[in-house]
Amino acid sequence: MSKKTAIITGITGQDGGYLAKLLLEKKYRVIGCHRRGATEIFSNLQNQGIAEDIELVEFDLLEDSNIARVIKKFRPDEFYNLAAQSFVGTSFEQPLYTANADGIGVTRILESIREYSPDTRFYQASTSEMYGMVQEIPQKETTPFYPRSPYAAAKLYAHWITVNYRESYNLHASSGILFNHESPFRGREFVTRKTTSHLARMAAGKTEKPLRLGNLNAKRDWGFAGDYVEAMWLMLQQPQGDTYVVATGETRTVREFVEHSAVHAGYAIEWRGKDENEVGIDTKTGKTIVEVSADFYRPAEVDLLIGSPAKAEEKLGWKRKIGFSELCEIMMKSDLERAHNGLL
Ligand code: G4F
Repeated sequence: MSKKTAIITGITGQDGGYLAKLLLEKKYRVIGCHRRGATEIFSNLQNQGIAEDIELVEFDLLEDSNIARVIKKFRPDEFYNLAAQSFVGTSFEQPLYTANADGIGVTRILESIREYSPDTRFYQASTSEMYGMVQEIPQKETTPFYPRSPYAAAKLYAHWITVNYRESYNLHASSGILFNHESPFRGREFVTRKTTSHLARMAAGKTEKPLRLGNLNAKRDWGFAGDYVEAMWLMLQQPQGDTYVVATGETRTVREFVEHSAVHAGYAIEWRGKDENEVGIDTKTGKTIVEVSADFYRPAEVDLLIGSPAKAEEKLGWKRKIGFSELCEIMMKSDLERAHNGLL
């Protein structure tokens, strides 16, 4: 049997690296799409040891003809759309760009698939942010959406256009509603990696400054990215496209993430004060480790996310392997090693 070809957009991101690794292990030909920038950042692929095994092509979600050419050229068996302006905070500052890339960009891809490669199986990276002000606990595939950011609104459009192309043109198009998923390759703008990278720098004596965070009480359902890419692949192996929630079924506060990670850097945190005046003190040294700053509050917040992975477990046979405590430990230890080796 000839090798399957998969296109992955967003190849330089956390999920792009994990998914590419999984597909290469399964003997796929992997085409990695990236957006050209002044500096090329392929460090995730290099760190995963797969940079040489991926064919890289330039790709932009805003360019119709570029997308069409890529799809016409490769006519892939599978297309995973992981590219996006993926930081919720930025979407409040760049709502139009976010809508264009994360929303309309998906229609551009689907149009090209419909026109030039209708047998391609399509995966859309949808998000638990679409639940926003949650209407049901836990959130599942049938839970109504209530987006709370330009990012979530754009992703909601992308989700529905994926469903619409599945139903209208009979495309094998799946939407994976993934809850937060993290790893040592997560970008440092997200709260988990921001926390572990900063605490590691502190523990290694590289900074004296406290970690400045926003809302410590927001609750997220955090899983491990390496587990979640497996679910993406499984969706495209089903007889038909569908929508699936991928989550752990467990919710934790930002505060808990900080506490659990800090332990592995040798800190024991005690919280003092309230709201913007709250600080986290290391009980061993009395040093202020964490400070709350309104700079990191969002105009509208998603207070609680907790997903039900029941459908993914039953229909895809998917099961997460790594839980919350282990995730904190893996991320903290990886950043401590980087900090001690001068890589942070
Ligand atoms: O880590 P976050 O920035 O992730 P967020 O906003 O939940 O979005 C991530 O997960 C989504 C899946 O649900 C993806 F769709 C999305 O692309 C992205 O991957 O923030 C998590 C929580 C928020 O409630 C935020 O307000 O942490 C809170 N937080 C508190 N202090 C902070 C900070 N977030 C960041 N980034 N930085 C802070 O200092």
